[in-house]
Parts: sequence; C-alpha cells; structure tokens
Amino acid sequence: MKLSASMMCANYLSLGQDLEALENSKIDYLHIDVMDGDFVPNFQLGTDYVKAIRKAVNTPIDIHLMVNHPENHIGSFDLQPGDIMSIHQETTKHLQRTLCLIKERGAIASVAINPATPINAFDYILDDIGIVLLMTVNPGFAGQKLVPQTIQKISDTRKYLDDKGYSNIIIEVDGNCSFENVPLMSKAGAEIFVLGTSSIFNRNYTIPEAVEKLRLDKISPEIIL
Ligand code: S6P
Ligand code: MG
Repeated sequence: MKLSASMMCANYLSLGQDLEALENSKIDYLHIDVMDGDFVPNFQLGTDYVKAIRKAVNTPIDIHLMVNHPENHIGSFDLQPGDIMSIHQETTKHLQRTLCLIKERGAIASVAINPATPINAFDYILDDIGIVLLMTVNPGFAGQKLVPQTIQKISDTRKYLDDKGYSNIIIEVDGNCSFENVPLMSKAGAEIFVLGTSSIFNRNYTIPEAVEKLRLDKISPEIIL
C-alpha cells in the first residue's frame, strides 16, 4: 500500500508544518492536483507550486493533470525520476504521444479516467504506462462522496490488466479514500491511495495519527487471519 497526500487539502497557511509531518510520517507521494477551470470546474495548483514543494522535501511528487490538451504542458513541470504524472484520457487526442513525453522526462506515466469512462480507455497504451488512476469521485473538488460503482470498477480493472498480461501496472485511486473506503478499495485491487479531507487532512486526526490508522486498518484483516 502506498499513500499519496492530496496537497490541495493541506493547510496553505501552515504548509511547511504539514510537509514536515508528511515527511516524518513517511508518506510515499505528494499528490498535486492541477486544474484548468475547463476540463474541471475549478482552478488549482500550478508549476511554481511544484517547484516550491520540490525544494522543501525529498518525497516523490504525484502530479494529477486535470487540464485539456495536457500535451502542451508536460514540459512546464519539474519532473524527476520516481515521480508520477497522470493525464486524463478524456483530455487529449494524443494520449500515446503525451505518455511518451512524460516517460522521456523520466517519470512514471499514468492515465487517469473519470468514474463513467470505460476501462477499455486503457487499450493500446498498456506498454506506455506504469500506473492507472481511477477516479472514485468526479474530478474537480475535495470532500465529495465516493461514486459507489467505482469499487467494482477497481476489481474489473485489476482483472482486465491481469488478463492482458500487465500485472505490473499499479492501480491508484483518487476520491473519498476514507478510513472505511480504503480497505474496500485495497481488497478490490488498488495499491496507491490519494488521501485528502476524508483521512489525513481530517480535523479529527493529526497527520501522523491518520497515516498510522490507515496502515493499521489495512493490515488488521491479515493479523486477524
Ligand atoms: C479531485 C482531486 C483529488 C482530491 C482528493 C481529495 O478532483 O483530483 O485529488 O484532492 O480526492 O480527497 P477527499 O478525501 O477530500 O475526497
Ligand atoms: Mg487528484
């Protein structure tokens, strides 16, 4: 299980403290949502934000581009080996070409799809990606409720990938990854979880408490067995 902190849910007024807590809690990725007010009805983080975060911490960065025509913007981002960059299948006519641009920059290329986009969107690009990002809410906002049928979609995707011989491709999930939903998503086959207001940026827990709870809740079924 890998944990990716959704930075649009961090406290902007004490960002340094949140970053320190995330690094001390050994969070695996910092998830940076980039929104263009066009593909999604919201504006969020940009290229300077990525640069600033990069200077502050060593944690790999997981950039989620929710922008139309991502092919025009890959070069604007500070990408390092080990980072993830996800682009939405719905946003480009040049999916395979754009994935190659990401790989050329040394990052792990990933394709994201909305809850209603069928998983055959991944056909013919499986050699070009390391990760698929399944949206478990409609993209644009934090604090939304899970689209319930996406749990089945996670299982269907795992089977689809395995049947095609791509067991190496990892499933990341984004949206309402709560303490209750993460074990269900994990059981269905998800391995990277984007964590926002439902868990690590939840007022009832500190960041280290939430991270510990997520890791324990995930392993507790095995302990019981
Ligand atoms: C949503 C965005 C996400 C959210 C995250 C928030 O469009 O891509 O990364 O920031 O899902 O988490 P939560 O727990 O508030 O749903
Ligand atoms: Mg996201």
